[in-house]
Amino acid sequence: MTVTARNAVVTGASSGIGAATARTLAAAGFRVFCAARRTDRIEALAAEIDGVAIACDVTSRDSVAGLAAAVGESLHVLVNNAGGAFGADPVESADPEQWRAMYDVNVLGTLQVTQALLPALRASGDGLVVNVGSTAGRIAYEGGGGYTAAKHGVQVMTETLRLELVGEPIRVSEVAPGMVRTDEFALVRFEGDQEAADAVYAGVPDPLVAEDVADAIGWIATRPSHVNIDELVIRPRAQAAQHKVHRV
Ligand code: 8X3
Repeated sequence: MTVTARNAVVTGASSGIGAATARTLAAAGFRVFCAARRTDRIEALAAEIDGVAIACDVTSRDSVAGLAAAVGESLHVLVNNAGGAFGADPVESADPEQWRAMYDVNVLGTLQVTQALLPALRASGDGLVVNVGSTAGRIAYEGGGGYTAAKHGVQVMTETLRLELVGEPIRVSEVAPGMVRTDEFALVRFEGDQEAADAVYAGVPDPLVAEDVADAIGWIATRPSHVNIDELVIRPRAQAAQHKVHRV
């Protein structure tokens, strides 16, 4: 699945699914702009994959404008991966600031980056937007209210954009992963509480890893231009549904 002279932007490229996706797309021949806030990490990644590191906070319009300026006039693939969960409190006691932060990065971050890069995606004559959603954008679970609301927002925004762009040379996809064990997702959610983070994956024989999701995104990005993968839900074999997880 090798392509030539095509470029890609991956947000949240400093770790986890974002970093793995940047590597996968680079291996497929894309020149990858690795965007994230943590410059030391994206600079190391960009050096490794012969890509470009761009410091970017997706929640800041100015910062996103800087990303668009660095990318230039033409872009083939945008992977809106920056996001995350903050907290797991019930609706009754959840901190509205955590909900606001989740909406900000997952929904408005995706919106702002997409808005800024659509002209370049259009100009390429063959653009693709891949939004990294979640199975949390398909169903509710206890303690997940703020995160599930935000990921449902990503899912609906993705569908809306696909409707609005029909007839244009831009594909719009969503990848919705279930349980993926990365270094940071659960740790960030539980504010550094390693025990709480480990409990999420306790006894699960083989959660997905970032490379599994990156592989799915790489596959979507290398389909022929007329093929739009609307949505791809991906879970570990041990997770039949959000609440149906096999643990040993
Ligand atoms: C992550 C999936 O189950 O933690 O996006 O909400 S879950």
